Amino acid sequence: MSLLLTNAAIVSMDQSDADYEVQPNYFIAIEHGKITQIGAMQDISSMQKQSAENHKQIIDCQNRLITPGLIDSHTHLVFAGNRAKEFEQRLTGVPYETIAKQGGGILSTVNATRIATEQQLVELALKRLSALTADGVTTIEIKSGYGLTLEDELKMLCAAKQLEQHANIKVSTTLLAAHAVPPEYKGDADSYIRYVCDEIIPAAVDAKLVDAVDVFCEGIGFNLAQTKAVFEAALTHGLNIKGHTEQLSNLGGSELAATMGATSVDHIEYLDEQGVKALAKHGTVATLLPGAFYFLRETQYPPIELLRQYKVPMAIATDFNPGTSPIASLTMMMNMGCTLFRLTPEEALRGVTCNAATALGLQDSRGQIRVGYDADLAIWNIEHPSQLAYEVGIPRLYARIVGGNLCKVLCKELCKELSND
Ligand code: DI6
Ligand code: FE
Repeated sequence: MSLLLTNAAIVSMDQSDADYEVQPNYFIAIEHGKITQIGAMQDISSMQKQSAENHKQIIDCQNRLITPGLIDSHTHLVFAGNRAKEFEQRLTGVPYETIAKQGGGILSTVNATRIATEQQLVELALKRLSALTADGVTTIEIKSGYGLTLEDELKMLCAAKQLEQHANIKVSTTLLAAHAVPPEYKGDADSYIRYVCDEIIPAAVDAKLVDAVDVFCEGIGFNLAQTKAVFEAALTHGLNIKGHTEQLSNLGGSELAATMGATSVDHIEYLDEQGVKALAKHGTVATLLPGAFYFLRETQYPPIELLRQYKVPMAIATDFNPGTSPIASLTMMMNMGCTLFRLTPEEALRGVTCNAATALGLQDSRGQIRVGYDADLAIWNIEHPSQLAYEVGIPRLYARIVGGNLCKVLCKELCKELSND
């Protein structure tokens, strides 16, 4: 399996502070799902001619922009039901936390998800996924957290993994059994946490269904001691850890997570300077979720200036979920990151490529266009990368490449070109 992209305008994104650059007239050679060579077109004859003839598929990109495939590093894509009624209730002034305390919110999605079959969950998730892939996403993180029993959490993770067989996408799975206290454990969160640590985490590991473990560390979620216990159990099993922290209040969950080696802490509207320093010290990514900020009409802004000052890498994700962010567009999140949080379009692009990869512990293989990295790319019908954050709702994707496979070609022109090959 080999592929050669010619006349590519590469948007180079790396971890350095340098501005993004567009390098026109490049080629990218791909073999066995990896990028094997990148060079200027003028050198293609000497460097590549022989192998160019051997490439099974050649795509002339006609100097379209190529970015790393986008990475949505925080989603709750797998669930059943919807929360439109709750949305209406919130619009009349009932707060999200009040709805949760009354047994609605997350627990209403838990009820719907428990009665759904794995196959139904896959079908529901595929619809949502098609919107994300049309937006250039090639890797998605998907959390459990609406099952809250061993069987239902594993059912959600299995459904998430299955998506890889039905769509051209790479899935990273996160166990979020510590999302809410289920009705069976009402008033006894500590016992539920023991169940999560002693039974659910080991079972998910045995079934090879999980890459990371997450906790909702919050007044309406779990306290610091409970969060720590879950992280310790995850680390014992060699899993990455990450946190829903400082979303509605400041409990110090981000600092705890960073100190324990978390790859990311997410939401962080209420993060303070001490927390930011901890992220910087431990190399933890700050994941911004502007969709939830917008949908909850939050007024507390994440500490963007402090994150910049301490050089904490920032990721942006959809947080796609039925309660606080039912919005399936990662480029819309880039736009919101810029308009709501005042990120630059370049920061927004890093947030859905290299920094998103780091948030998932995948910084050595994804999120950049580099030799040796996975051949996960997005080819765009745009003139400048800032357009990804600027425009909303306009189809701009020309094609995606996932693991070296050309897929989801949206543009008729390209179909024609390929069928002539
Ligand atoms: N914070 C969120 O924004 C999602 N989970 C969480 O801990 C919301 C989940 C939901 O309301 O269903
Ligand atoms: Fe979330």
